[in-house]
Amino acid sequence: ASADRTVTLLDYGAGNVRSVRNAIRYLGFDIRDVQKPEDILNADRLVFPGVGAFAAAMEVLNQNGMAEALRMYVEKDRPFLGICLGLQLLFESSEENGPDANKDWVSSICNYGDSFISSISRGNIHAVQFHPEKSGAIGLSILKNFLNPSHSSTTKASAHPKASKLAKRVIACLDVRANDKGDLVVTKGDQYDVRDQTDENEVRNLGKPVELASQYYKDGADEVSFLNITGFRDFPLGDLPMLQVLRYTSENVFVPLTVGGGIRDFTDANGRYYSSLEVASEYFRSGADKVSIGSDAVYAAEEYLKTGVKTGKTSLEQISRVYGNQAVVVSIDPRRVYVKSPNDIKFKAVKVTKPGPLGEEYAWYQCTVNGGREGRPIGAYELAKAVEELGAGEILLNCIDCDGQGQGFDIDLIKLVSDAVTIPVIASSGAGVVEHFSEVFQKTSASAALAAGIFHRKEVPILSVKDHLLREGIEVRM
Ligand code: 1PR
Repeated sequence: ASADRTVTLLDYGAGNVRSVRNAIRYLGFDIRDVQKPEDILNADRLVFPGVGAFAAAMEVLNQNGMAEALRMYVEKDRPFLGICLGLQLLFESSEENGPDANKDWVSSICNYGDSFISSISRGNIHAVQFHPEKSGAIGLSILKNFLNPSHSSTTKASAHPKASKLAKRVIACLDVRANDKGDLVVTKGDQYDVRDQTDENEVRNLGKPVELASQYYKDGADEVSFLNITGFRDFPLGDLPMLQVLRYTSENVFVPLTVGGGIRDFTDANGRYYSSLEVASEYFRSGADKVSIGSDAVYAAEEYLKTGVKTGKTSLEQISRVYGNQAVVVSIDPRRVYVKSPNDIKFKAVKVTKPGPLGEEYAWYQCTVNGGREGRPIGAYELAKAVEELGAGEILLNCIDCDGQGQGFDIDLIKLVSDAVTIPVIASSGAGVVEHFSEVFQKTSASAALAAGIFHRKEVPILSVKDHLLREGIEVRM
């Protein structure tokens, strides 16, 4: 490999840097891994991605002499890009006083409740708090400009750039399972029934997971989710094709990938025990950025509400402790249950926009497990609040009644849940036209909207959803 196309990568082994590697290769560069401190000093350009816990990472770097080499490299103003933890570690290793003392270096700030520094730049030293390798075309161009500085624009960003708001996200969801021939296919149900209403009763096949995911990335999806919908009965790590799907997808999809289905503790046929954390780790290693937990989160929440005790042992708690809350989504599969009065049940009910078949004016939303097959004694409202306390970073809120119907999202449900928690809620199930997306953002505090059927059947392109939202004055990433 010619030196001018080589990127030196400092992977200290504590986090998943598969996506950074994929992005660098995608941009046409070769990677040389740092093996010893001198490799840092000899680098033409150094990328330092950081995932994981700060203190642990710092300890590793100090012990193996990398911290000292990094300090020297940075002091010489050699081309450096730190990502995420790579930004924080930079200050720890090169500047005792941290970023406060160096306002001139700040190249962007972000407001997410609190204001924080999202990137800094001084000479050839750059660091970003966000993940450019997961920020679509804009993220890739940031990375490219660092790798190819001579080709990048030399105009300095304005000192007072126009502030943007936190964009609402549009997510494409792929329900994946093996069909009767054993091929992994993207399927799509009507109210969770994925089989054709014909004599053959086949699993509907709407395409191949890797191909569709790449297509949605090109079409402008802000994130892609895979739900392994038979994961509740099959052991997901037995499902090696799903891991393969993630590996291939992450080679050319540079937005966050979520994978769900079957995340729980499991003992296989040979008596070998796998913790949910092992299952999740395998997904992360294969390219997932977040895992989504369905059934297991319902049991965890039920137990927590019964005892009031956080055991620390549930899949939700274990995975969020190791990988951070942002990496754990809880997927809720509720079904609407109409009642005459909110006093009829012990779960939180709402006055519904459209009364039930017997004129009922209220409904509660019963959580289910095993792909909607079993109703549980807990409502979506109660579940959402409990899982937030247990460490969930986001909620994927489906609705069995609306799934695949194309009649719009269940606004009553989404309002109920998104007002009850502070973590982001992804509205799901029922999108049929672009107006359904603006409706859900105007009437609820959902942070994202997810759809499946309309994208798979090519009825509504992702771009037209975004165009519409923009015209409605809703901030989106274009
Ligand atoms: O319980 O941890 O193994 O997770 C199983 C996961 O699989 C859960 O996230 C659950 O939602 C999902 N799942 C299980 N069975 C089905 C099924 O359809 N038979 N799919 C299923 C859920 C619902 C949505 C869908 C939207 C949008 N799919 O994610 O994509 O409703 O669809 P639309 O836009 O076409 O209306 P565990």
